[in-house]
Amino acid sequence: MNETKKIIAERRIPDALTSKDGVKIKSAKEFEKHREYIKKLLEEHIYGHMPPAPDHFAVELDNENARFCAGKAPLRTLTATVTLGKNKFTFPIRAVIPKSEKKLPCFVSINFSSDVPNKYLPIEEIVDGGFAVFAICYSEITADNKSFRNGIAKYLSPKRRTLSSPGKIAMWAYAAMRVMDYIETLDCIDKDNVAVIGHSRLGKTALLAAAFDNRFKYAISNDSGCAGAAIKRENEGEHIDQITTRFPYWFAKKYRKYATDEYSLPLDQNYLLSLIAPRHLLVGSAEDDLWADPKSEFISTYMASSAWELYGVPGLIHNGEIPKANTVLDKGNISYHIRHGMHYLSREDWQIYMNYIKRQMK
Ligand code: GTR
Repeated sequence: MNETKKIIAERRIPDALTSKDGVKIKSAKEFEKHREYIKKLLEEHIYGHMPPAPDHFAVELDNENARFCAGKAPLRTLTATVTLGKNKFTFPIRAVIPKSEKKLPCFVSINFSSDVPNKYLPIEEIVDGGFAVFAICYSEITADNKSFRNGIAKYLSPKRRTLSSPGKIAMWAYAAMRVMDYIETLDCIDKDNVAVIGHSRLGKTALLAAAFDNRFKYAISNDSGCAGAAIKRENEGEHIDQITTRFPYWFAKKYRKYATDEYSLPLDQNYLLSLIAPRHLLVGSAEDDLWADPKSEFISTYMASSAWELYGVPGLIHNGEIPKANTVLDKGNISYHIRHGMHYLSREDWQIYMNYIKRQMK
């Protein structure tokens, strides 16, 4: 038995391809139905219910900086308006679209900062790589705190939150999905090559957005850790207890119930990843980011692969060993890499993600 299989057996990680009644899912057709069951589990136990699509959605241009990136890629500041019943909520989108004759692949980038560029968003490199970027800043959607009365939370959360009302991660993911609504209206973008990307808590967000919205062809989770790509059962890093003590409002209230017994949670993070199949999943880890637990991030990509195989495409291509720093496993529809260094979304990570997408487009 290889090292990875041994860990999976020891940690008793549940298989995402097992139905509610304990029957093994054997085909893509069966998995298409099974998806709904996995989504329900994720909503009920971890992230809360994904809010319904808006009744109306519109985007307006506020201003344009034509000199941005030496004039090769104007920066447009836009205001998006989400209408839900009688309520309206607005948030900014910053779009950087390189001048090009061809339709462009793009990133929906979920950011900690409203600045473009920012330390995690090396915009000129991305533009030079041939990509457009649609950036949103998470705190402009709803603040990263326990109040459900600010930003879009005011409309997406009932006054008295129930056990499975959406947490903040679901709301940030919802906004990324709205950006996709906008992208669908743009002729200059190649809609078959849209990636959603985030780092850390926003890596968790990017995974959830892509799991619930298959218009995202690529889901990119950088150092997303607990409640992101990392398997929780016997995780060596952050646990449900720690994350729900510090950040209870990221999740459905129910998630906290598993803090002292992670084994009673009827799923693990490989379930979330499996929903990306048969599209492209890119998971990045950093050697020194033990809080995010690279080993557990790798194991979930390994386990989720079986969903890709149902569609006749390879998930993760690997040799069964736990990868060491400086490894890029990017030959299948799942890409996993681990680089040297700490918790960060670096230019090195971006290059790996961009190269992967460019290869798929050939
Ligand atoms: C940490 C949190 C992690 C990770 C990180 C971040 O404090 O425990 O789960 O999300 O924050 O988002 O920066």
